[in-house]
Amino acid sequence: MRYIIPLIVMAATLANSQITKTFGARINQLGYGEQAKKILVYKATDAQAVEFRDLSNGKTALTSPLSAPGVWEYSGETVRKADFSALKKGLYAAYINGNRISDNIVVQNNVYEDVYIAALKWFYYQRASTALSPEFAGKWARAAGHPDTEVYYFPENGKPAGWKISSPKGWYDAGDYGKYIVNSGISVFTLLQLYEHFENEVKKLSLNIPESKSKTPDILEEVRWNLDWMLTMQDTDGGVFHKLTTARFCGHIMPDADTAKRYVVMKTTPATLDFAAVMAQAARIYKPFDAKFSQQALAAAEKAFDWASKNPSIMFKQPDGVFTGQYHHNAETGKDEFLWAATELYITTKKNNYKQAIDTTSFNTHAPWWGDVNFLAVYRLANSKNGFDKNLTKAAQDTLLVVANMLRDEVEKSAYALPVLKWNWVWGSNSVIANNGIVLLNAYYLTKDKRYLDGAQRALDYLLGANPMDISYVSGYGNRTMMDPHHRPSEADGIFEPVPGMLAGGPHEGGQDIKPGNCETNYVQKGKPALSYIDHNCSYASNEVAINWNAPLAYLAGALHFLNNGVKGP
Ligand code: G3I
Ligand code: 9MR
Repeated sequence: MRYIIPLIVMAATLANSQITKTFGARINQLGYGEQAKKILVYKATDAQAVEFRDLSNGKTALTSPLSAPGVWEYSGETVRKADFSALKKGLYAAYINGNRISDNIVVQNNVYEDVYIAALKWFYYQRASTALSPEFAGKWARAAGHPDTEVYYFPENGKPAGWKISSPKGWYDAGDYGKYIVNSGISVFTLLQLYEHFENEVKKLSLNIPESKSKTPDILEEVRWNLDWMLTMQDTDGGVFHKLTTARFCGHIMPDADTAKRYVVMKTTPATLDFAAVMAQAARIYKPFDAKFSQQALAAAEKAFDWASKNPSIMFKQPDGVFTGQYHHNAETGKDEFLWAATELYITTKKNNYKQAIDTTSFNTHAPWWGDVNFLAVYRLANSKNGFDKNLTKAAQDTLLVVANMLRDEVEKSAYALPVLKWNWVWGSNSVIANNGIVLLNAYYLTKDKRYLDGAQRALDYLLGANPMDISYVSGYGNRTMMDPHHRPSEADGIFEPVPGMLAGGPHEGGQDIKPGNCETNYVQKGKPALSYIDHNCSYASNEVAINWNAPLAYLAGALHFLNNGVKGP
């Protein structure tokens, strides 16, 4: 979205837009399933109860006591909560002493269907090397950008003169037009896991993409767009290039206007292993639809693992002259990537050498993020159906439950009833919270203890409005939504609404984007990470979007949608 728009146009568009008055209560702006835990958070008040009125007849449907006031340390607010889980299908609003305090509250089992589909569909909008036609992209149709048929090596003397590869397709990583293997790894895994966990339902899903008529499920077609690109990133020796980008980030322009030279940069151990893991996963999943691709993916995975075994600690180092994303952090050891890749390869091949490579000393109690994929292996190892030794399965289950219990405790004890830990307030905090929701869902699948499911619900509630900013962080979904993301197409396309279905990175105190000439409004509130957010395209640290943030949103909203509708989890 352009933020400088003639006032008249702006007023006309605003009249049609979704921005509405805020009533104060923090709830999930899309609503709740009938059986779901439903919690309302409101600023401290002397009142003792909240009345829920049925909007079809104006009558009181439920009166719920308010909890004792509590301070949420991450926003500094003193709030009280009311539980309205007892409300069944209908349309309601909350009142205190006769004054309305909430938006409309929808209770209906299908409330997350649209947002989960939109979160998945967004990956289509991120496609590199192709035009988006109005048939599939509506008003966000655009010209093709980045053919990537001629991609060079950086530094240019690092390979024989004239060396280049063709590396088309793939998804743009985020608000920029780079393509990064490390981030593709966890994103692809998460989307494919949604397919694996709810196969019968997800199979039927139509995303309205160019491949929708094929026999392969749409979600697999969309992911294939990125897997095809990833395959081109493997060098002949098996190592995988870390990223494909220009030397510098381009301006706020459309894809076709960014014509600067593109490079692949370095082969690294983490990129190669993340590649191996998702190729091994894909080999299983795509087998019934495309046996040839399945074989190709598995061969690529094995070759990559082999390269990494011979080159176990080549970490990314940004070369002089390159300024795009790094997807590297100083604590990186590569051990978590070995664990994950070996786990996936063992499940696919049942070969002993992979089993032997499973080293659980890298188990830790962090939900997954691009910089630590150990938990992706934990999910696999904790599932007894995957055929690992009993002790190993038990150890993974224990690890899963340690994290799930920490999160559940926060839901049960914190003033906002949210599954959020102190370390979660980082760049991309919303994705950390989404991944926390997925940890809780996995604990629910394992134990069938509904308290974990309730915690996962709270993670989604937070993203869709039950937060101190009183905003839905997902573009296009909610009453007050994120409108001005750091997302080049949304900034440059001249269309008021941003591309729909995108999750903003979210609040934290880092403020890395606040500098002279960029984001000069200091939006960071010291000591209050949950309030340190600005809905402005200047804010790449709090309001960018990214594939590894949308993937857990799609999983979480999708899984809760299916569970609300009575589908049994995995
Ligand atoms: O790991 C440390 C932690 O120990 C410390 O307590 C915490 C305090 O802030 O920082 C943690 O490191 C942060 C790291 O992410 C992990 O959360 C860094 O400060 C933070 O700068 C870093 O942010 C990354 C950002 O790139 C800058 O490198 C984001 O995770 C990552 O999602 C983001 O990715 C970018 C790509 O590079 C380029 N494309 C867009 C994409 C999204 O913004
Ligand atoms: O657009 C870039 C975004 O994808 C990255 O996350 C961010 C941090 O690496 O950088 C953004 O690009 C900015 C660059 O770092 C500094 N000049 C302004 C660029 C766009 O606003």
